[in-house]
Amino acid sequence: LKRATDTHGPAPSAVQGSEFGRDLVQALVQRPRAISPKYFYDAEGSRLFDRICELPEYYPTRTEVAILRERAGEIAALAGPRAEIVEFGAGSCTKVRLLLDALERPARYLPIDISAEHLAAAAAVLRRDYAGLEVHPVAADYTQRLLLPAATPGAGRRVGFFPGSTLGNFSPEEALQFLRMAARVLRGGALLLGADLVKDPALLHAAYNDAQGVTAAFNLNLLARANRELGADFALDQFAHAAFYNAPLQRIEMHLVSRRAQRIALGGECHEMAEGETLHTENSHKFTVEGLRALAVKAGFRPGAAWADARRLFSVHWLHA
Ligand code: AVJ
Repeated sequence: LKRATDTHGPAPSAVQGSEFGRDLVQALVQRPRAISPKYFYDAEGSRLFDRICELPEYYPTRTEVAILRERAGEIAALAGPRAEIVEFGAGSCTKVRLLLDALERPARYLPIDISAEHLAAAAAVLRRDYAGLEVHPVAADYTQRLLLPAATPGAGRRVGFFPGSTLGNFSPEEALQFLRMAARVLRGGALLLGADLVKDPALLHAAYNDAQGVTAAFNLNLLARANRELGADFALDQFAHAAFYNAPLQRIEMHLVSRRAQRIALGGECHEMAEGETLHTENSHKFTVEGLRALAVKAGFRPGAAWADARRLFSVHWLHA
Protein backbone atom coordinates (compact mmCIF):
# COMPACT_ATOMS: atom_id res chain seq x y z
CA LEU A 1 0.00 0.00 0.00
CA LYS A 2 1.32 3.40 -1.01
CA ARG A 3 0.71 6.21 1.46
CA ALA A 4 1.85 9.70 0.56
CA THR A 5 1.97 12.50 3.11
CA ASP A 6 2.21 15.36 0.62
CA THR A 7 -1.36 15.14 -0.67
CA HIS A 8 -4.00 17.81 -0.49
CA GLY A 9 -7.34 16.69 0.96
CA PRO A 10 -8.80 17.55 4.35
CA ALA A 11 -6.89 18.86 7.35
CA PRO A 12 -5.63 15.91 9.40
CA SER A 13 -7.26 17.47 12.49
CA ALA A 14 -10.79 17.25 11.01
CA VAL A 15 -10.21 13.53 10.58
CA GLN A 16 -8.23 12.77 13.75
CA GLY A 17 -10.62 14.83 15.88
CA SER A 18 -13.63 12.66 15.03
CA GLU A 19 -14.35 9.03 15.85
CA PHE A 20 -15.81 8.58 12.35
CA GLY A 21 -12.63 10.04 10.84
CA ARG A 22 -10.31 7.79 12.83
CA ASP A 23 -12.42 4.69 12.08
CA LEU A 24 -12.65 5.53 8.37
CA VAL A 25 -8.86 5.87 8.09
CA GLN A 26 -8.49 2.56 9.94
CA ALA A 27 -11.08 1.01 7.58
CA LEU A 28 -9.10 2.08 4.50
CA VAL A 29 -5.78 0.88 5.92
CA GLN A 30 -6.83 -2.59 7.09
CA ARG A 31 -7.49 -5.67 4.93
CA PRO A 32 -10.23 -6.49 4.30
CA ARG A 33 -11.47 -2.88 4.37
CA ALA A 34 -14.46 -2.65 6.72
CA ILE A 35 -16.27 -0.01 8.78
CA SER A 36 -19.07 -0.14 11.37
CA PRO A 37 -22.59 0.40 9.98
CA LYS A 38 -23.27 2.78 12.87
CA TYR A 39 -21.76 5.54 10.70
CA PHE A 40 -24.67 5.28 8.23
CA TYR A 41 -26.90 7.20 10.61
CA ASP A 42 -26.22 10.92 10.34
CA ALA A 43 -29.31 13.09 9.71
CA GLU A 44 -29.34 12.24 5.98
CA GLY A 45 -28.70 8.53 6.62
CA SER A 46 -31.49 8.35 9.19
CA ARG A 47 -33.83 9.99 6.66
CA LEU A 48 -32.79 7.43 4.00
CA PHE A 49 -33.29 4.56 6.46
CA ASP A 50 -36.83 5.81 7.17
CA ARG A 51 -37.42 5.68 3.38
CA ILE A 52 -36.04 2.11 3.25
CA CYS A 53 -38.63 1.08 5.85
CA GLU A 54 -41.38 2.24 3.46
CA LEU A 55 -40.04 0.33 0.42
CA PRO A 56 -42.21 -2.49 -0.98
CA GLU A 57 -39.20 -4.85 -1.01
CA TYR A 58 -38.10 -4.07 2.57
CA TYR A 59 -40.37 -6.38 4.59
CA PRO A 60 -38.70 -6.30 8.09
CA THR A 61 -40.19 -3.09 9.50
CA ARG A 62 -43.80 -3.59 8.45
CA THR A 63 -43.69 -7.28 9.36
CA GLU A 64 -42.31 -6.61 12.83
CA VAL A 65 -44.85 -3.83 13.43
CA ALA A 66 -47.66 -6.20 12.39
CA ILE A 67 -46.40 -8.88 14.83
CA LEU A 68 -46.12 -6.35 17.67
CA ARG A 69 -49.65 -5.05 16.96
CA GLU A 70 -51.09 -8.56 16.81
CA ARG A 71 -49.33 -9.63 20.03
CA ALA A 72 -49.60 -6.37 21.97
CA GLY A 73 -52.17 -7.82 24.40
CA GLU A 74 -50.03 -10.91 25.11
CA ILE A 75 -46.94 -8.75 25.51
CA ALA A 76 -48.74 -6.42 27.93
CA ALA A 77 -49.88 -9.42 30.00
CA LEU A 78 -46.30 -10.76 30.16
CA ALA A 79 -44.91 -7.35 31.12
CA GLY A 80 -47.52 -6.75 33.81
CA PRO A 81 -48.56 -3.42 35.35
CA ARG A 82 -46.20 -0.47 35.92
CA ALA A 83 -43.51 -1.93 33.64
CA GLU A 84 -40.33 -0.03 32.89
CA ILE A 85 -39.24 -0.12 29.24
CA VAL A 86 -35.52 0.08 28.39
CA GLU A 87 -34.98 0.57 24.66
CA PHE A 88 -31.54 -0.10 23.15
CA GLY A 89 -30.89 2.31 20.25
CA ALA A 90 -34.20 4.16 20.55
CA GLY A 91 -33.70 6.65 17.68
CA SER A 92 -36.92 8.61 17.25
CA CYS A 93 -38.82 6.42 19.77
CA THR A 94 -41.72 5.52 17.44
CA LYS A 95 -41.94 1.70 17.67
CA VAL A 96 -42.18 1.84 21.47
CA ARG A 97 -45.58 3.55 21.12
CA LEU A 98 -47.01 0.16 20.11
CA LEU A 99 -45.97 -1.12 23.55
CA LEU A 100 -46.82 1.99 25.55
CA ASP A 101 -50.33 1.99 24.02
CA ALA A 102 -50.91 -1.62 25.14
CA LEU A 103 -49.16 -1.73 28.55
CA GLU A 104 -51.01 -1.28 31.82
CA ARG A 105 -49.92 2.10 33.27
CA PRO A 106 -46.26 1.90 32.13
CA ALA A 107 -44.14 3.57 34.82
CA ARG A 108 -40.99 4.66 33.08
CA TYR A 109 -39.31 4.63 29.67
CA LEU A 110 -35.52 4.66 29.39
CA PRO A 111 -34.54 5.22 25.73
CA ILE A 112 -30.81 4.63 25.17
CA ASP A 113 -29.18 6.22 22.12
CA ILE A 114 -25.79 7.67 21.16
CA SER A 115 -27.29 10.88 19.78
CA ALA A 116 -28.16 13.03 22.82
CA GLU A 117 -29.95 15.84 20.93
CA HIS A 118 -32.07 13.47 18.87
CA LEU A 119 -32.99 11.65 22.08
CA ALA A 120 -33.96 14.76 24.05
CA ALA A 121 -36.31 15.90 21.26
CA ALA A 122 -37.94 12.45 20.96
CA ALA A 123 -38.32 12.26 24.77
CA ALA A 124 -40.12 15.62 24.88
CA VAL A 125 -42.67 14.43 22.29
CA LEU A 126 -43.33 11.21 24.26
CA ARG A 127 -43.81 13.10 27.56
CA ARG A 128 -46.42 15.26 25.83
CA ASP A 129 -48.30 12.21 24.45
CA TYR A 130 -48.09 9.92 27.51
CA ALA A 131 -49.11 11.76 30.64
CA GLY A 132 -48.01 9.85 33.76
CA LEU A 133 -45.07 8.22 31.98
CA GLU A 134 -41.65 9.14 33.29
CA VAL A 135 -39.27 9.46 30.33
CA HIS A 136 -35.60 9.26 31.26
CA PRO A 137 -33.29 9.40 28.20
CA VAL A 138 -29.87 7.79 28.55
CA ALA A 139 -27.30 9.14 26.07
CA ALA A 140 -24.88 6.24 25.84
CA ASP A 141 -23.33 3.71 23.48
CA TYR A 142 -25.09 0.52 24.56
CA THR A 143 -22.32 -1.63 23.07
CA GLN A 144 -20.00 -0.25 25.77
CA ARG A 145 -20.52 -0.83 29.50
CA LEU A 146 -23.91 0.47 30.48
CA LEU A 147 -25.08 1.98 33.78
CA LEU A 148 -28.84 2.39 34.22
CA PRO A 149 -30.64 4.33 36.98
CA ALA A 150 -32.02 2.14 39.80
CA ALA A 151 -35.63 1.00 39.54
CA THR A 152 -38.17 3.54 40.82
CA PRO A 153 -40.16 2.55 43.92
CA GLY A 154 -43.38 0.78 42.98
CA ALA A 155 -42.14 -0.01 39.47
CA GLY A 156 -43.08 -3.33 37.91
CA ARG A 157 -40.97 -5.49 35.64
CA ARG A 158 -38.04 -4.04 33.69
CA VAL A 159 -38.56 -4.93 30.01
CA GLY A 160 -35.82 -4.42 27.45
CA PHE A 161 -36.86 -3.57 23.89
CA PHE A 162 -34.49 -4.21 20.98
CA PRO A 163 -36.54 -4.20 17.77
CA GLY A 164 -35.68 -4.05 14.08
CA SER A 165 -33.22 -6.97 14.04
CA THR A 166 -30.48 -4.48 14.93
CA LEU A 167 -28.91 -7.48 16.70
CA GLY A 168 -28.12 -8.72 13.17
CA ASN A 169 -25.58 -5.92 12.69
CA PHE A 170 -23.35 -7.53 15.33
CA SER A 171 -20.95 -10.38 14.70
CA PRO A 172 -22.04 -13.59 16.51
CA GLU A 173 -19.52 -12.85 19.30
CA GLU A 174 -20.70 -9.24 19.65
CA ALA A 175 -24.33 -10.41 19.69
CA LEU A 176 -23.56 -12.78 22.55
CA GLN A 177 -21.73 -10.01 24.40
CA PHE A 178 -24.66 -7.60 23.90
CA LEU A 179 -27.20 -10.19 25.08
CA ARG A 180 -25.10 -10.97 28.18
CA MET A 181 -25.06 -7.25 29.04
CA ALA A 182 -28.83 -7.01 28.42
CA ALA A 183 -29.51 -10.06 30.64
CA ARG A 184 -27.50 -8.37 33.39
CA VAL A 185 -29.27 -4.99 33.30
CA LEU A 186 -32.71 -6.63 32.87
CA ARG A 187 -32.29 -9.37 35.52
CA GLY A 188 -35.70 -10.33 36.95
CA GLY A 189 -37.44 -8.84 33.91
CA ALA A 190 -37.36 -9.69 30.22
CA LEU A 191 -36.14 -8.69 26.77
CA LEU A 192 -38.49 -8.19 23.80
CA LEU A 193 -36.27 -8.78 20.77
CA GLY A 194 -36.90 -8.54 17.01
CA ALA A 195 -34.89 -10.89 14.77
CA ASP A 196 -35.05 -11.21 10.99
CA LEU A 197 -35.35 -14.80 9.80
CA VAL A 198 -33.39 -16.92 7.33
CA LYS A 199 -35.45 -17.21 4.13
CA ASP A 200 -35.40 -17.55 0.34
CA PRO A 201 -32.25 -15.64 -0.73
CA ALA A 202 -34.24 -14.02 -3.57
CA LEU A 203 -36.44 -12.21 -1.01
CA LEU A 204 -33.38 -11.13 0.97
CA HIS A 205 -31.63 -9.96 -2.18
CA ALA A 206 -34.61 -7.85 -3.23
CA ALA A 207 -34.87 -6.24 0.23
CA TYR A 208 -31.30 -4.92 0.01
CA ASN A 209 -31.33 -4.13 -3.74
CA ASP A 210 -34.53 -2.12 -4.09
CA ALA A 211 -35.71 -0.95 -7.50
CA GLN A 212 -35.73 2.74 -6.48
CA GLY A 213 -32.09 2.63 -5.37
CA VAL A 214 -32.78 3.94 -1.86
CA THR A 215 -30.58 1.26 -0.25
CA ALA A 216 -27.80 2.15 -2.70
CA ALA A 217 -28.13 5.83 -1.71
CA PHE A 218 -28.11 4.80 1.98
CA ASN A 219 -24.89 2.83 1.45
CA LEU A 220 -23.24 5.62 -0.59
CA ASN A 221 -24.26 8.19 2.04
CA LEU A 222 -21.39 6.86 4.14
CA LEU A 223 -18.98 8.40 1.59
CA ALA A 224 -21.12 11.53 1.18
CA ARG A 225 -21.02 11.95 4.96
CA ALA A 226 -17.22 11.65 4.91
CA ASN A 227 -17.10 14.39 2.26
CA ARG A 228 -19.41 16.63 4.33
CA GLU A 229 -17.94 16.04 7.78
CA LEU A 230 -14.32 15.20 7.15
CA GLY A 231 -13.66 17.09 3.93
CA ALA A 232 -12.87 13.80 2.17
CA ASP A 233 -12.84 13.68 -1.64
CA PHE A 234 -14.81 10.53 -2.47
CA ALA A 235 -16.20 10.64 -6.03
CA LEU A 236 -19.59 9.01 -5.38
CA ASP A 237 -20.04 7.99 -9.02
CA GLN A 238 -16.83 5.94 -8.75
CA PHE A 239 -18.38 3.54 -6.23
CA ALA A 240 -21.13 0.96 -6.71
CA HIS A 241 -23.56 -0.42 -4.14
CA ALA A 242 -23.25 -4.20 -3.71
CA ALA A 243 -25.47 -6.27 -1.42
CA PHE A 244 -25.60 -10.07 -1.48
CA TYR A 245 -26.59 -12.97 0.74
CA ASN A 246 -23.64 -14.89 2.19
CA ALA A 247 -25.47 -18.16 2.81
CA PRO A 248 -22.81 -20.02 4.85
CA LEU A 249 -22.57 -17.06 7.24
CA GLN A 250 -26.37 -16.42 7.17
CA ARG A 251 -25.97 -12.74 6.47
CA ILE A 252 -26.55 -9.99 3.95
CA GLU A 253 -23.30 -8.18 3.28
CA MET A 254 -23.20 -4.64 1.95
CA HIS A 255 -20.12 -3.26 0.28
CA LEU A 256 -19.05 -0.18 -1.67
CA VAL A 257 -17.16 -1.37 -4.75
CA SER A 258 -14.50 0.77 -6.38
CA ARG A 259 -15.52 1.09 -10.06
CA ARG A 260 -11.93 1.78 -11.10
CA ALA A 261 -8.43 2.20 -9.65
CA GLN A 262 -8.51 5.41 -7.61
CA ARG A 263 -6.83 7.42 -4.87
CA ILE A 264 -8.65 8.76 -1.83
CA ALA A 265 -7.18 11.65 0.16
CA LEU A 266 -8.06 11.52 3.84
CA GLY A 267 -6.38 12.94 6.92
CA GLY A 268 -3.29 14.05 5.04
CA GLU A 269 -2.75 10.59 3.60
CA CYS A 270 -3.58 9.00 0.30
CA HIS A 271 -5.29 5.62 0.10
CA GLU A 272 -5.47 3.56 -3.07
CA MET A 273 -8.26 1.27 -4.15
CA ALA A 274 -7.94 -0.99 -7.18
CA GLU A 275 -10.85 -1.62 -9.54
CA GLY A 276 -13.27 -4.06 -7.91
CA GLU A 277 -11.90 -3.70 -4.37
CA THR A 278 -14.49 -3.04 -1.71
CA LEU A 279 -15.17 -1.28 1.56
CA HIS A 280 -17.39 -3.63 3.61
CA THR A 281 -20.05 -1.40 5.20
CA GLU A 282 -22.58 -3.73 6.85
CA ASN A 283 -23.47 -7.25 7.90
CA SER A 284 -27.12 -8.03 8.53
CA HIS A 285 -27.30 -11.48 10.09
CA LYS A 286 -30.43 -13.59 9.68
CA PHE A 287 -31.58 -16.06 12.33
CA THR A 288 -33.60 -19.20 12.78
CA VAL A 289 -36.04 -19.16 15.71
CA GLU A 290 -34.15 -22.06 17.31
CA GLY A 291 -30.75 -20.50 16.66
CA LEU A 292 -31.81 -17.24 18.28
CA ARG A 293 -33.23 -19.05 21.31
CA ALA A 294 -30.02 -21.06 21.72
CA LEU A 295 -27.98 -17.84 21.59
CA ALA A 296 -30.28 -16.30 24.23
CA VAL A 297 -29.79 -19.32 26.53
CA LYS A 298 -26.02 -18.99 26.13
CA ALA A 299 -26.32 -15.32 27.18
CA GLY A 300 -28.26 -16.15 30.34
CA PHE A 301 -31.90 -15.78 29.23
CA ARG A 302 -34.74 -18.27 29.54
CA PRO A 303 -36.62 -18.12 26.20
CA GLY A 304 -40.38 -17.61 26.45
CA ALA A 305 -42.74 -17.00 23.53
CA ALA A 306 -41.48 -16.63 19.95
CA TRP A 307 -43.89 -15.03 17.49
CA ALA A 308 -43.61 -14.88 13.69
CA ASP A 309 -45.80 -13.72 10.83
CA ALA A 310 -47.65 -16.32 8.71
CA ARG A 311 -44.91 -16.22 6.01
CA ARG A 312 -42.19 -16.62 8.67
CA LEU A 313 -40.30 -13.58 7.43
CA PHE A 314 -39.58 -12.05 10.86
CA SER A 315 -39.65 -13.08 14.51
CA VAL A 316 -40.24 -11.37 17.86
CA HIS A 317 -38.98 -13.07 21.04
CA TRP A 318 -39.87 -12.80 24.73
CA LEU A 319 -36.75 -13.70 26.69
CA HIS A 320 -36.89 -13.94 30.50
CA ALA A 321 -33.83 -12.30 32.05
C1 AVJ B 1 -31.37 -1.43 10.87
C2 AVJ B 1 -29.59 -3.00 10.76
C3 AVJ B 1 -31.83 -3.78 10.88
O1 AVJ B 1 -29.96 -4.76 8.47
O2 AVJ B 1 -31.88 -4.56 7.54
C4 AVJ B 1 -31.44 -1.74 5.84
C5 AVJ B 1 -30.21 -1.75 8.11
N1 AVJ B 1 -29.30 -1.88 5.80
N2 AVJ B 1 -31.05 -1.80 4.57
C6 AVJ B 1 -30.97 -4.11 8.23
C7 AVJ B 1 -30.32 -1.78 6.63
C8 AVJ B 1 -29.77 -1.86 4.54
C9 AVJ B 1 -31.11 -2.71 8.82
N3 AVJ B 1 -30.96 -2.72 10.31
